[in-house]
Amino acid sequence: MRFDVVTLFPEMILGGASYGVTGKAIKRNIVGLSVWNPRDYTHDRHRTVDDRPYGGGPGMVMKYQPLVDAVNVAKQHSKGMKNKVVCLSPQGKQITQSLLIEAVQTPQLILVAGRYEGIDERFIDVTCDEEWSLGNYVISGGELAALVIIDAITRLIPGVLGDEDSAKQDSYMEDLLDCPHFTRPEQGEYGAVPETLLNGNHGEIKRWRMKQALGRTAQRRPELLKDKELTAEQDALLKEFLNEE
Ligand code: 4GX
Repeated sequence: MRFDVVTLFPEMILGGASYGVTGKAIKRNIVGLSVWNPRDYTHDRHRTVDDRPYGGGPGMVMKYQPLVDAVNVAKQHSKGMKNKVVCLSPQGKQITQSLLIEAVQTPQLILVAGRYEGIDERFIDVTCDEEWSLGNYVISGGELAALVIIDAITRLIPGVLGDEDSAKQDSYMEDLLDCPHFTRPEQGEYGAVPETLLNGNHGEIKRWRMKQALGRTAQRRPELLKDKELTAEQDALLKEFLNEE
């Protein structure tokens, strides 16, 4: 899979993606990452990428021509792969894990990171296939949203995460909040580690973790349990958890 990001701040994308899981996936050529600066596709002496909004008002709007040219150059580097052009903005569909699981099937994802008040709507209508949002809050540009998406999708590519991390994706824990984690010391001024995690009984540890995941989900994010079918064992563990509170 390859990511192409259209951005006025390409170093922000390359820098942000160069650490940890994404950095390693890029280095191992499991994912490709290229950046395209719309300023490189301007033709005037000031390399103008923005202009004042029709109708007046504060701020500037990104012109569509440099963005269209940058997206087209990104597409030329795809060797005929299927692609999707996604614009990041608060007007978009809110990203979820299931949206990202779908997106990992797209060989080339072209992410358009806007700045200023926004982008000429004709670019979004004509050139973009989808509009995605991180959530209902405003950030200063689409670059951080693009990095979030690149990170979350890269983790889903087979072979990117090690075996320990894949264990997290154990299907029986799906759609639940994570259980608590502990490491050394066993006892200290911050309290003690739950007894169950110390006794080496792996069946009991697995049940304890499931019970914690269910209990925390019920308490903190009850809406996640609304349409989830619990097994008889999960139902019993959740009742146990809630009775102990
Ligand atoms: N999730 N922003 C983009 C400029 C903009 C506005 C409209 C295109 C169309 C955001 C978010 C976000 C602020 C990034 C406005 N570009 N992006 N920017 N929330 O708040 O993705």
